[in-house]
Amino acid sequence: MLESIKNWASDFFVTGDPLIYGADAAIIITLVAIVFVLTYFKKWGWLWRNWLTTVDHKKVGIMYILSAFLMMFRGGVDALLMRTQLAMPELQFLQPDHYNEIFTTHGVIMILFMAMPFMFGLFNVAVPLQLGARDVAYPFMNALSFWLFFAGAMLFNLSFVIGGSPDAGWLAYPPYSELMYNPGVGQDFYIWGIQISGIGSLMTGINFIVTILKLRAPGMKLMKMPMFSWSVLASCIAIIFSFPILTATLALLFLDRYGGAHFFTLDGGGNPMMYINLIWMWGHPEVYIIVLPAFGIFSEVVSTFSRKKLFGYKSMVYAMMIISILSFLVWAHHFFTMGSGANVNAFFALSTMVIAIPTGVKVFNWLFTMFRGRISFESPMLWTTGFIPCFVIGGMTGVLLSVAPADFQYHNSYFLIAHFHQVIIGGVVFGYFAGLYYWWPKLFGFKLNERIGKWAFWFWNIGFYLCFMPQYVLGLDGMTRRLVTYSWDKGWWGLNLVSSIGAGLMGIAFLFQVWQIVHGIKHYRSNMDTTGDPWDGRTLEWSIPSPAPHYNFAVLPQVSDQDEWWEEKQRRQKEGYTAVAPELSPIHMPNNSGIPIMMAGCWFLAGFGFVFHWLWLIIPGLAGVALCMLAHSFNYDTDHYIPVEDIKHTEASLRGAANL
Ligand code: HEM
Ligand SMILES: [Cu+2]
Repeated sequence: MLESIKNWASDFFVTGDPLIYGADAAIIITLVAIVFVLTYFKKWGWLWRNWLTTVDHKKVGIMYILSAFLMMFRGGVDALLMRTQLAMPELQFLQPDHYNEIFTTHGVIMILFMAMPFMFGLFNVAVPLQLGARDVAYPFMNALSFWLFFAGAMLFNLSFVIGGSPDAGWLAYPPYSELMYNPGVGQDFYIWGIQISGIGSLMTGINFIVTILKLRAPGMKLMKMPMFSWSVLASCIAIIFSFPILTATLALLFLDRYGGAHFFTLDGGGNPMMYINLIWMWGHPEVYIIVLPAFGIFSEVVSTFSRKKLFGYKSMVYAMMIISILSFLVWAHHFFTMGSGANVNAFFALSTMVIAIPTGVKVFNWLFTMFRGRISFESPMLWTTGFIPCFVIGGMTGVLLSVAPADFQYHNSYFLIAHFHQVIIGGVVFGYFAGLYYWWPKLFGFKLNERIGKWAFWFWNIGFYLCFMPQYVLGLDGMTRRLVTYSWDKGWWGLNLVSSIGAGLMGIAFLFQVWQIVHGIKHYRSNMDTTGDPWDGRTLEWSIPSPAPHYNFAVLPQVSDQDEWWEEKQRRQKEGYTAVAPELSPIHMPNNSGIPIMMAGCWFLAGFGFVFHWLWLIIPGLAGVALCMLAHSFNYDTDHYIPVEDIKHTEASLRGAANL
C-alpha cells in the first residue's frame, strides 16, 4: 500500500531535479506569503471587488499585462538556461531530455502566454478609449476571456512541477507528440492549457471586432479611426478565422492520444504532415496576429512624437488589411522540405514574398511621417526607432528564407532562429513596450522614469544584436536548432559565447524595466500626469483625465476629424472659441461579476482531470462550467446607472472643478 502511494507520488510530482524542488519550494512560499499578506492587511474583499470580479476593460488590461510580465520572466529564464548550456561546447549543464522540455516551454510561453496576453492587455487598455467608448462591447465576456487565458496559462505552467513538462517543440509535431512516443502527461498539459486559453482568445477576437464596428463615438467614420484600432481590427479578423483551426487540430491530436484515433500516425492510415499543415494554417496567421497591433502602436507613436499626421493613412489601412488576408496563404513556407513538389513550393514562395510589399509600404509611411517632423525621443519613440532597423533586417532575412530552393539549406537551422527572434523581439516585443510606455500614464496617472528606461532600451538593443546576429552565421555554418550541445571541432564556440552574453544583457534589460516600474510606483507623486495629455497626443484617449475614470468619458465625444483630439486642441486655441458646458446624463455601466473567474476555475479543474484521465474530476469540472453558464443566463442584475451627481463629483476631483 505504502509502496504504491510512493510510486504514484513520484510519478505525480516531478522528482529528481534540484531546479524543480526549488520551484516547488518557491511556489509554496509565494502562495503562503500572498495569503498571509492579504489576510494580515485585510485585503481579500478589496481584491475580490476591485480586481477578481471586475469587468472594467482597463483593469482587465492591467491584469493581462501583469500576467504577461510574469510569463516573460518564466520564458526568459528558460531562454537563459538554454543559452548557458550552449555558451561553450560539450557542456553538461542541461541533459538532452531537459533541454527538449525547455525549448518547448520557452516557445509556448513566449508566444501564447506572453505575447498574446501582452497584446490583449494593450487592446483593452487603448481601444475603447481611442474609440470614445465606455467599455468593450461585451464586458462580461471580456473578463471571462482573461480568466480563461489565465486558467490555461496556469495549467500549462503547472506541468513543470506536476506530471512533467511537454517536450515536443512549441508546435508539438507528431509523431513525437503522439502517445506511442510520448506517453507522459506533458503533451496533455500542452493540449489543455492551449485549448482553454484559446477559447478566451477567440472570444476576445469577436469582442473587439464588435467593439470597433459598433461602439465608435458618434461621427467617427471607419476611415477616421485611429491606426491602432485599425490594426486591432486586422488582427482580430485573423484571430476569428485562425483560432478555430488551432482548436480543431489540437482536438484531433487529443483524439489520437486519448481515443487511439489515427489522424496523424502513419499506421492506421493517418499522416503526420496533415498536422503540420493544419497547425501552420493557424501558426502563420498567428505571427501576424501579434505583429499587426505592434504596427498600429508604431503608427500612433510616430505621428504623436513627430507632431504630424500619419503619412499615407489610407495606404496603411489597406496594407494592414491585405496582410491580414495574405497571412492565410503562406503557411507552407514553414516546410518547403516536405516534398510537395516545385509548383506548390513556388506558390508559397511567391505569396510569402508578396507580403513584403505591404510591409515595406508601412516602413516608408513611418519614415515619411518622421521626415521634417518635430521629433522628440521619449521612451515610446525610442522603442519605435529601435524597431525600424531591427525589423527591416529581420524582414529581409525572411525574404531570404522564402526562397524555397535555398531553404533546403536554412531549414531548421540557427538562421531561422535568428530570423524569427529578430522580427518577434524587434517587432512584437519592442512594439508592445512602446505601447506600454505610451499608455502607461493614461492607465496609472504617472510617468515612468526616462533614465532607467533608456538603460533598459540600450541593454535590450545591444543584447539583442549580440545574441542573434552571430546565429545567422552559425546557421549558415550548419548549426541546427534544438541542438543540446556541439563538439569543439565544429568551431562554433566563439559565436555561441557571444550569443549567450547577448542573452544575459537582455536579462539585465528586463531587470531594469522591473526596477523602472518599482521606482515609478515609489515616486509616483513627483511624476504625476495632471494634464491627461502628457505627450501632446492626437487621439481621444488623451482628452480625458489620467488615470481614466471607470466610465471613461463623462460625455461621449462628437468626432469630426481624423486625429480628433489634436484638431480639437487647435480649435480651442482659435479666437472666439467658447467652451460649451457639456450636458451630463446618467451613465449606463455593466456590473462586476464573480462568474468569469469561477467558470475559468472549473475549466482548470476539468483540464487537470483530462490530463490525468480522472473522470471524477472531469465531471464536476465540466458540470461547474455548465452551472456557471446557467447562473449567468438567469442573472438579470447585470447593469446599473451612475447618477449625474456622482459623475460630477468624480470629474471635479479628477480635473479640478473649473473644467466642468
Ligand atoms: C529574450 C531573449 C530570447 C532569447 C535569448 C531566446 C532564446 C531562444 C533559444 C536559445 C531557443 C532555442 C533554440 C533551439 O535550441 O532550437 C529559442 C527558441 C524559441 N523562441 Fe526564443 N528567445 C528569446 C525570446 C523569445 C521571444 C520574445 C519569443 C516569442 C515571443 C520567442 C519564441 C521562441 C520560439 C517559438 C522558439 C522555438 C521553440 C521550439 O523550437 O519549439 N523567444 N529561443
Ligand atoms: Cu510563416
